[in-house]
Amino acid sequence: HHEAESEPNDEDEGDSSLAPAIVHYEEELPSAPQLRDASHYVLSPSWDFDAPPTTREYHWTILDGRLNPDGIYRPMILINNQFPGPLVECNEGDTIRVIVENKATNATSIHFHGLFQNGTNSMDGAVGITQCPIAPNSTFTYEFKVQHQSGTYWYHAHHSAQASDGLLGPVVIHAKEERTVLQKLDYASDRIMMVQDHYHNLTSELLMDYLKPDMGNDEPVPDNGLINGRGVRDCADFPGWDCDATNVSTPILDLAAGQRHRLRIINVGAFAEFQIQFDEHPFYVTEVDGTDVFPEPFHRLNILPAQRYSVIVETNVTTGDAFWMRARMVTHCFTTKNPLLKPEMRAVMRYNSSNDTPADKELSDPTSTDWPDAIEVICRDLNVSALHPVIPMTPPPADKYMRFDASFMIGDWRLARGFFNESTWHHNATRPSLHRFLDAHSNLTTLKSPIAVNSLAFDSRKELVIQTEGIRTIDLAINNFDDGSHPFHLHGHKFFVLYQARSGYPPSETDFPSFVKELNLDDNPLRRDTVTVEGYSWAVIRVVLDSPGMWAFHCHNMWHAEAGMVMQLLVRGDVVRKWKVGDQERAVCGLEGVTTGMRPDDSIWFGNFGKS
Ligand SMILES: [Cu+2]
Repeated sequence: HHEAESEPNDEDEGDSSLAPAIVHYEEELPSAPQLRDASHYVLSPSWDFDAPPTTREYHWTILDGRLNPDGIYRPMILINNQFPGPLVECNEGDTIRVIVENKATNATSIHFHGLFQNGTNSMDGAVGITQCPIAPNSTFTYEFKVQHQSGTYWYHAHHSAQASDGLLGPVVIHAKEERTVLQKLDYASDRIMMVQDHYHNLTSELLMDYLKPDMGNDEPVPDNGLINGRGVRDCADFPGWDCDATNVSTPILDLAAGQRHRLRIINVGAFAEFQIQFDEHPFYVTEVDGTDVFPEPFHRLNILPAQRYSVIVETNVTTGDAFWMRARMVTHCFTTKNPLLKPEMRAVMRYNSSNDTPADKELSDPTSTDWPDAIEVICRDLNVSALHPVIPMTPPPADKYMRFDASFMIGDWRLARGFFNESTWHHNATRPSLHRFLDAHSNLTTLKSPIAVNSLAFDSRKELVIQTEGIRTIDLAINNFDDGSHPFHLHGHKFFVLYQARSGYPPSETDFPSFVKELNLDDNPLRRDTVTVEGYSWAVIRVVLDSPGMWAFHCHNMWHAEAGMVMQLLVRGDVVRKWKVGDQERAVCGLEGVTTGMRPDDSIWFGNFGKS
């Protein structure tokens, strides 16, 4: 079926003209792995914001392949034999259907980051939590309705650290009022800009090294950075590596002169924070993780893994017609040095006027100048305290204040693992926690308190699960006892960012309400789905837990999550207890090869008394 049209085509199914429209997105699989054409990430100006609710169906074939995003060949896992993955674009109210056919060696899964999945928890794609991995030579269909949210999101494998092997791509949800109400500055063009750290080895190899004894949470340090899946390296720097840099060159951002342009920046990387700038161009931040905000000017954008920001850049600088866009990794947060790393990636931002075309122009290196501001040396979140949502919301009072300490500790067999309090996540890939909850006797799933840790159905040392009954609002105070920054992500919800500190410890439950009042923290605070807690610091988020299901709350630093910095929220137990495991979801768990592609089990290092 992959010989179908490579362009989307409309097709009515069924006889009734009232049947919802289905749009099939099919693309031909290239015969060899290749980089996806950069034009796929430029949004069409003719998008129909007023289209009736539509089912958008995507066919994705997962394949192993060797590819050279920055010149150096490495094994990757690819969607439709291309990297990065295809854009998923829809209107609020549409249904997304993604048919994932796994033709790779290892099992996998796909998570749609930031999607509420209200009522479709089993489509959340989190292995060990909502589903079993999709075994090789099997197919799994994700289907869910997109409601009550719009903006910039992304999808990625949620099995081990496979996302960084190539299984990722952007999601854009359009709102009817996107350009009239939600975005306060108009813009002439709209595009995706994914940035990421890049490694020349498979994540399975990197994890084997990172998780072994005596590593003390020394994260793998990237070899390079990529913009929309492309980077540029000199093959001479990598003797002995299979390298061909003829298909890669400095990315070019062609923008019409004298206009405003929207760039949807997504950090799709595993570990590195980026600082992004457009030489000589201040820009406005207008969206954060799917929340439209009143425009605020910045010189540089700090973005950690899984976060998204839309920025508006105005092409009105008269000192030239080409400028560097710089994306710098904040290398101070790396525990070890990689001598081969080039921490600054560049793209050329080129002005186009109506009487020339890009092809007419010779490309010479811009001579634009950097900002005089000191570059970042701390892995801090963008200061979002000045950013306020266009659709205002006052957070409801919290029913409960819960504090969790995030840390790395060295445990048995000298293994460094990530913890929430005393819990470090060890999942069961073939019996995900949602399935165990649904299969358990109600004695184990009904708690005396409406907000409590469920230690009846789950061993809290391995799976810390907070369970709520009814719609509850909680304050989550996260205290970071580690020197690294953690971009924490909650599945299925957006939360209010009440406070992000730079040091110290959070107020007590008793003191917190007056702290909120004194600093006016509940005055239309930012709502997002991924917030950073800096090293030796803390933050408090408030979340209305209204989307029923089992949801991961975890550090989105891929290495930290694999080291166990994951907890779960079982939201609206009263609703979830009425569910049953679906046929498709049950069947996936019993397929041959379902356990392939998992991170190494700790037991492989047990009995290792010597130095590794
Ligand atoms: Cu972390």
